[in-house]
Order: sequence, then C-alpha cells, then structure tokens
Amino acid sequence: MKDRIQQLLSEINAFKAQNKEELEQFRIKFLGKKGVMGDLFNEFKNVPSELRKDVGVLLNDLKNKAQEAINNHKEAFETDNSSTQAIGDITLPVDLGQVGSRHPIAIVRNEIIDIFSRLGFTVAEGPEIEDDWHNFTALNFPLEHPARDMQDTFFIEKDPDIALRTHTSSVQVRMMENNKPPIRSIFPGRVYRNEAISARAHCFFHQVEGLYIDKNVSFADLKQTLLYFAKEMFSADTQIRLRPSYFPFTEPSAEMDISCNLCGGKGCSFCKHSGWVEILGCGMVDPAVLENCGIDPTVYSGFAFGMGIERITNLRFQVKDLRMFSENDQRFLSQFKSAL
Ligand code: 2U9
Repeated sequence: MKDRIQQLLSEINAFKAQNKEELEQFRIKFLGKKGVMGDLFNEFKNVPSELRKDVGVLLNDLKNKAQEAINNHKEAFETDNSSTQAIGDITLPVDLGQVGSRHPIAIVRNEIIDIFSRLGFTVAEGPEIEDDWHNFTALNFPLEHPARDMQDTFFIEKDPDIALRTHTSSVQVRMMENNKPPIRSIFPGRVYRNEAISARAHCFFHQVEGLYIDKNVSFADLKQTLLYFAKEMFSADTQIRLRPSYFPFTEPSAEMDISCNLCGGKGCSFCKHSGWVEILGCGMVDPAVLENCGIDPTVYSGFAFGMGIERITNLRFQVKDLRMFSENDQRFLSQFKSAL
C-alpha cells in the first residue's frame, strides 16, 4: 500500500491542469465519492495494527496534497480568465468578443466627404428643426408648393411655421447668410419627409448637398466637379450624363445619371436596360436665391447639387430595402465590417 501511496504522490506533484475541465477530472479521481482516496481509506481498515499509524500519516498527507493541488490550480484559474482556453499557449488567437462596425450610411457619407475634401470643399452642419425662411422661402419655394403641405412635411408649429427640415438646403442658406464668397462646402445630414414607410420610402433619409459660390463659377465647373465625384465614388471608367430638370432654387437645373455600375452601361434589370442610373440633382443657384441670402448675383454665381446617401449606398452595396438601414439588425449591419 505504501508503494501505491508513493506512486499517487508523484502523480499529484507532477499534476498540471490545462483547463478547468481537467482540474475537475483530477478532483473526481482523487477526492470524489468513488475516488482513489475513498478506496485507500477502505483498504486502510485491513492494514495490520502495527503499520496503521505510519500508513495513516501517509494517507492523510496524500489527501492534503491532492486538496492543495486543487486549491492552487483554482487560484491560478481565477486570476487568469483565459485559462478556460489554455495555460501557456500564447500563440492561440485572441477572442476579441463582439466588435462593432460602421453603419453603411456612415461609410458612404464619409467617402463622399473625403472625395469633396480633395477638391477643397469644407463640411458644414445645421439644425434639423427649421423655420419657414431657411427651409422654403429663401429657396424660392412658392406659397402653393406641395412640399409646404402638411401631407409632405412634418410641421412642429404653425404661424410662424417650424418644421423638420426636408433637405439640407436650409444649411446652405445659413452658410450664405453668414459667410462671404468664395464658399465651397458640402452639407451632410438627416432630413425628414412625411412618407408612408416602404422598401422604397421612409419618413427620414440622409443627404449630402454641395455649394460652390465665387466669381465666374460656370456650368462647366459643375460638370467637371460632378464627373470627378462619380469616377472617385464608383470607378474610373464611370460616365455621366445630365438631363434638364426643374427645382425652385436652381436655374438651369439638371438630373445626373451615371453609367450603370452593375452592367457597365450595357443594360441590366437594375438600370431597367437603359445603361444609366440617376444619382443626384444639380444646377446653377438661382439669382433670386443668392439675393435672398445676401449675395450679389451680379458679382457672384455658383452651382449646387443634392443627393440621397441611401441611393448612393444602394448602388455601392445593392441594399434593396430602405427599411434595413434603420432596423438595427446585426445580421445586416455586421456585413459591413470589412467595408470600413
Ligand atoms: C441653395 C441653392 C441650391 C441643392 C440641390 C438638388 C438639386 C436635388 C435632391 C436629390 C435627391 C434631393 O435627396 S434628394 O431627394 N436634390 O435634386 N438639390 S440642386 O440646391 C440648392 C440648395 C441650396 C441655397
């Protein structure tokens, strides 16, 4: 029996658990109900009386050693949380847990800001709750314009009218009122419209608008700036085309298409087989708007443009349903980790 005790003692001294499971196996083997110590104490009953004292001391010593080994491991595991994985192997990959990612709208907004920064545009922001002057009147919206209707705009107060801004053009008005040309800025932000929520519409969305006012700014400057933007945002072989349009605040006005970035302009279901997709509106700032904002239209001219960030994001990432952007669903959001 003494030999057996010696052998078990060596085993205890050499014991090193790699994890909590191994430690528990060790505890069960030595101190568990049907463990080694139980067996030995049973056998102890048959030890001749002249040896009992010595064997008893050895047995108690063995039991204490086993308990001591368990206590030491427990302490080590408690101070080192990674020990559930392994003690000592520092080459194992670290578990970083859940790392967040930027929202796709923020990724695209930042890219747009980067591109225009390279052309010298600064970034300006303004209030989301606006008065009638900055959201409508200064921008040449006639009194009977449908955007002024309760059905289209979220009014907070009436007479004087206060509303959630319907575009970031209101920030452009503030920029012109408070600064002298040259002005070269972009205006990112959230805007609100009273729409029934569906895959294609929401009661809020995000815009980036832009403004360049100086002496001799021409439509050629507008075209070249927006061509540069399209090539940087999509690909170097992207082409643009401008179609005449109408906005109260620009004259002349245009809508800009890019060659479809999915089929390369050959025609596909995304571009409805036209080879072109609309991405923004633009134009030369109406002289009456310049005057409203305290800028002399006989000295200065300028261009402006506006785009929905959701639309640009759809083109970049093929997100089909607008609601995905505001549902906060991890299965959707975590797909943009690598796009940062
Ligand atoms: C001032 C003068 C001119 C901004 C412009 C557009 C054309 C335009 C839409 C694009 C998609 C809004 O997000 S959208 O629905 N915008 O088409 N925006 S020109 O022109 C301005 C703005 C402010 C003082």
